[in-house]
Amino acid sequence: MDLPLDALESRAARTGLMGIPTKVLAGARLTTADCLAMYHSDDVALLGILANEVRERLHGNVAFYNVNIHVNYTNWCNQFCGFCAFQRRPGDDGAYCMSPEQVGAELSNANPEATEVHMVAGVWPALKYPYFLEILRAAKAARPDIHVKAFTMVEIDEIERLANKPLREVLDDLRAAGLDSMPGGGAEVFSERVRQQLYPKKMSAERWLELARGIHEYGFKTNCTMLYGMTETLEERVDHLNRLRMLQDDTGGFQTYIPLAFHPDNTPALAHLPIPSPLERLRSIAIGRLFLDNVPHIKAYWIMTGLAVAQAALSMGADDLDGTVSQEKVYHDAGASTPEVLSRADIHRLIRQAGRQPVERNTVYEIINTFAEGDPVEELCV
Ligand code: V47
Repeated sequence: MDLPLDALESRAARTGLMGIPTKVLAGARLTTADCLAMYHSDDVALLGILANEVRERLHGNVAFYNVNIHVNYTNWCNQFCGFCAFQRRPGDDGAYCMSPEQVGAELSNANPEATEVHMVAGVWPALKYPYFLEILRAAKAARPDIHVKAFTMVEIDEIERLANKPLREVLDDLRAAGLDSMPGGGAEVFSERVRQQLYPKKMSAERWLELARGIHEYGFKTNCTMLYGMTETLEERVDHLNRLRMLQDDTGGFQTYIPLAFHPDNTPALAHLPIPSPLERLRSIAIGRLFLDNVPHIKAYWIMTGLAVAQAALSMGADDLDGTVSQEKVYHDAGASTPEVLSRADIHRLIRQAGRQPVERNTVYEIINTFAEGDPVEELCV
């Protein structure tokens, strides 16, 4: 669709977004000042229109999803982050750590159509280096064809420490044991001020970025995230996105950006905070699409956005809904009221109602199935 630039710019002039429509329609890069203006503006609808333009330029009418499962292999954690409701110490109520056999069994019993397992957890030093190789081997033994997307930078940092050898050798071992790619978690927000307040034991922003760089240079794809809605300022959000964009300029290793809205329930330090509003969740998706011009995909992770926001996000910058998921624990422990699993039919319905075409992808965005309207496969899927 040809958007009327004059009308967009005169609206932008009234809502603090002057010059941004011109840059977006010309495919020019937005500055950090533009990004801050987008966070300050009340005109989320205009951000959505512009983000949709970029999203359709890149991906047309397609909305991606995959069929995946989650395995949170342990909730033991020694990081004690103030925002996390998932963490436990061994012996606490609800604390658990899965053996490699249990990880294998979880995969054997999981949806046979799943093409990806998303495997992340807390970190606890009693878990020695071989454990991490064994859970990867167990996953692959149970499901040889499944793509194993596992370990945030926080876990990789711990695994490297336990292995006590250079990152490249650790990555060699993990790859040989079955690791295929890595998710985007653990970055939280790259502000030293917020880190000191809420997650002082967790690695610094510099370390997260250094590890992501090394992992991309080694050849693994990863995703990237920002956890927002805690105590960070808007300037700190802009700085976070800018650091991701700079790294991506160098490595090209991020596949998708996932803004993660903070869920406060049961968290040690922030249970009093409100969940970011639906409008803020849509703003975060739109800004991600507009500012991260070098990241191919923007994911509306329905578990955390909620289903209605995920649907709307497909017309405000997002091109991906993540997957069918099952057994998600990190957000549900923090009060997420979304279902723990969606069927393929549920996802197709969400996408169709949003006026988009469902396309099943694998983890690295190769197309597995394209569904035409009324396709018998679609009618049959449950
Ligand atoms: O690292 C933890 C965040 C992340 C809370 O790469 C919280 O495809 C909100 O990274 N409220 C884990 N957020 C989830 C994650 C992820 C999810 C889906 C897909 C992908 C991907 C990655 O969740 C953590 C942390 O940043 N988190 N607690 C909370 N209370």
